[in-house]
This record gives sequence, structure tokens and C-alpha cells, in this order.
Amino acid sequence: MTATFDHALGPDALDDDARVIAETAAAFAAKKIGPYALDWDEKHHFPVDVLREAAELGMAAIYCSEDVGGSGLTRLDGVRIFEALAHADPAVGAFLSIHNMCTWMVDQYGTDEQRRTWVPRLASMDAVASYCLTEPGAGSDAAALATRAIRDGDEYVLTGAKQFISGAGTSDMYVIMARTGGDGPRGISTFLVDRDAPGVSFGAQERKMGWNAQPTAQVVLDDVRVSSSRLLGGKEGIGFGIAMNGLNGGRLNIAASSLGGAQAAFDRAAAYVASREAFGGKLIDEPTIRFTLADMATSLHASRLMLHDAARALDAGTPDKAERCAMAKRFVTDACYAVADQALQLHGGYGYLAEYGLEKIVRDLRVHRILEGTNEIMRVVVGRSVAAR
Ligand code: FAD
Ligand code: 2MC
Repeated sequence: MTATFDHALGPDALDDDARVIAETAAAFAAKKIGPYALDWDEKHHFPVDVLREAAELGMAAIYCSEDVGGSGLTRLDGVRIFEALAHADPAVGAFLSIHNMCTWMVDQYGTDEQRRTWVPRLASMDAVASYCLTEPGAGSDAAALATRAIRDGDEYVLTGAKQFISGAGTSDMYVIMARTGGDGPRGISTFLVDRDAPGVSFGAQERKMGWNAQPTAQVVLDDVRVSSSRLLGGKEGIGFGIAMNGLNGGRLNIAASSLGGAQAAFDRAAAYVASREAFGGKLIDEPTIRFTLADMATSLHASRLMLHDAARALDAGTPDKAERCAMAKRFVTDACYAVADQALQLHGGYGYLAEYGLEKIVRDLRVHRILEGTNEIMRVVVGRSVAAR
């Protein structure tokens, strides 16, 4: 393993298991993802077969229970894995993060039957999952969602539209937040809906700035009938809490995906300025260039510390875990976007060319400041905690 990768393990002395887990993810990413990332981006190819290979290594149910086929690892292991995957391709790693979020929600909140039915299939990626919260009229204000699920005997009938759904059209199972009760968060429940259920359809694939190696589209529900056994946890009114708790971990993994992408951009920029010559010397000997690299390295280190701190809080279930996850998501995705942009700048005109890979990283990382809760909403979450002190 390279010195750069040792960095990515973070500040803790790792035991052998934790080191092997992170190094396995890094080796897999370097061999199976990195060499193809630019091609997948250009061709808008979603490499589900490669994700299934990652699943064979335990990366599709990372922090799920072992009794149903999960890997039984920690959130801290998880952020190391997602940093390693994103070092090769932030877009591919980030989809696996969303799938893991769904898998964990089923494992954590599902009935015994739901856990035993779904988690093994999700862990192998025999079933690929999508997370469906956002709607055309409810993004940041997620508790205002309008998709309805009306009870009819032993079934529910779902009607509505989910916007910007990652994996839409390809995924086999959709974790759908829908309204079974009155206005606000307490009226929301969560359902597990099959792609092939009558009444499920998909909008056109969105044309995006980045994240081209995974699909994004609307999921349309038109009188979709599901058995009441598809109500996650078997209880109405708990869906918003399930969705938000899923997002706490999702926000960490999106931040880890930014960190991996930014570290890769930094590594390339440091190597580039060490060999590029101008004004009779190497660029790296220019003091302002060194200062830029120093600031970038500092941002990466600070990001990693903050991310690992929030992962530990989530592992420990501290009362302030949601706030620490929000702080980490906001800080890391902003700081790492800036690092990636600086790495592009250090490449001069070459940074703007697709074949150098820098502009892809910048495009992919841009959306991490928007999705899984915009960085403004992260400030809302942190600000509420500050005001409540
Ligand atoms: P809005 O909520 O309309 O916000 C518009 C602007 O106003 C933003 O800048 C926002 O920060 C700001 N704003 C809103 N409220 C406040 C406030 N109170 N204070 C200050 N500023 C505020 N969603 C899913 O459910 N599943 C997915 O798989 C998924 N994948 C996505 C993939 C991509 C590529 C994209 C682009 C989005 C995806 N999303 C997904 C949706 C994403 O989570 C939303 O776009 C995001 O939550 C913001 O919602 P919105 O787009 O409706 O923006
Ligand atoms: N963790 C655990 N519980 C949470 C939580 C969190 N992060 N955030 C809110 N809750 C709970 C909260 O404690 C409350 O519980 P209770 O009813 O027991 O008191 C309940 O949820 C309602 O919370 P609020 O009263 O704070 O609800 P409000 O509507 O005022 O604000 C807000 C909620 C803005 C924090 C939430 O709507 C939000 O996070 N919005 C952003 C939406 C988002 O992140 N979308 C991402 C979509 S997925 C995606 O983009 C992908 C790429 C997959």
C-alpha cells in the first residue's frame, strides 16, 4: 500500500481487522473501478456487475447484522471503505453508499420477516436498492412530502412521484417514504416496493453535471398496491425517523466519498507540480504552489478527523450524533470540493481536459454539497442544536 493510502486510514492505531478491511476496499477499487472510471463517466455506464463483486467482499451490507448476512462492521470501517472506493470513482462509491443506507434501514427497523427476506438479498446485491424521499414539491422540506399510502384491507395503495432517485429504473427495490397519516413528520411511513409492481414507472434519465456512472430519474407510483407486509417495521408513523436515521450514516458516507475524490485529485496535483517545469524550475519549488499544497493537505487532514469523529459518534449512539454527522457532511463536502478545484487549477489547462480526470472529480463532488441534505440544511440542523443549548 502507498503512503497516501496509509494517510487515509486516519489518525487511529488500527487493529489488523480494520486495516485489512480498508486495504481490501482500496485494492478492489484500484483494480476493478479506477481504470474504468473515465469510460463509465463518458458512456454513462452504471457498473452493477462490479458493485456485485464489491458485495461479495461484504461491501453492500457493511454495518448490518451478521445473522442475516451483513458484515457486522462499524461506521468507522464504513467511512474508510467509502473513502477508498471514491479514490477510484466518487460516483460509483456513492451509489454503493445509498444501497448500504437502504440495507441498514431494513436491518435496523424491519420486522424479523422483513430482515430475513431482504437483508441477505441486499447484502449480495441480488436485489439493488434505492432510497426515495425527495419529491418534486418537497426536497429540503422533506416532512412536507405528498406521496400517499392508503390502507385498503391487507394492502396499501401508493400514489405520488419521487424526484431525483439514484438507481431509478435499475434498482430492484425502492424504499419509499409515503404519507399514511396527517401533515408533518409523524404522518409518514416507509414501504419496500418492487420495481415490477404494477403501477411503478420511471421518468426519463436526468442529464447531469456529474454522477454519470449511476442513473437518476423520477419514480412514479400510480395506484401501486403492496401487501401490508411491505410496511417497514410493521408500524405506521415511524417512517420519517427511519429516513432521517438512515441519512445520518448516508451523510457520513457522502462526505467520505468527497474525501476520497479530493485525496485522489490532491495526489495527482502533487505529482504533477513535482515534475512540471516553468520559469527554469519545478513548479513545486514555487513558494505559492507549496503553500497551496500545504493548505490542501491541511483541509484533507481536517476533513478526515472530523469525519472519523462523527463516525465514532454514530457508532456510539451519542445524543449529538445527528449534529456531528451534519457538521461533518457540511465541512467535508465543502472543503474537499475546494481541494478538488485547486487540484484542477494546479494542472493549468490540462486540468480542464477530460483525459486527466480532474474535471470529472470536480463535477462528481459538486453534487455532494446538494444531496443527502443540502449544506444549508446541514447548517439548519447544527443551528437548531446551537440555539437549543
Ligand atoms: P430545495 O429544497 O428546493 O432547495 C433549494 C435551495 O434552497 C437550496 O440551496 C437549499 O439549500 C435552500 N434552502 C431550502 N430550505 C432552506 C432553509 N430553510 N434555509 C436555507 N436554505 C434553504 N433524493 C432522494 O430521496 N433519493 C435519491 O436517491 C436522491 N439522489 C439524488 C441524486 C442527484 C444527482 C441529485 C441532484 C439529487 C438527489 N436527491 C435524491 C435529491 C436531493 O436530496 C435534493 O435535491 C436535495 O435534498 C435538495 O432538495 P431540492 O432539490 O428540492 O432543493
Ligand atoms: N436523525 C434522527 N432523527 C431526526 C433527524 C436526524 N438527522 N432529523 C430529524 N429527526 C427527527 C426529529 O428528532 C423529530 O423527531 P420527533 O418527532 O421524535 O421529535 C422528527 O425527525 C422531525 O424533525 P424536525 O421537527 O426537525 O422536522 P423538520 O421538518 O422541522 O426538519 C429537516 C427536518 C429539515 C432536518 C429534514 O427535513 C431534513 O433533513 N431535510 C433534508 C432532506 C434530505 O436530507 N434529503 C435527502 C434525500 S436522499 C439523497 O439525497 C440521496 C442522494 C440518497
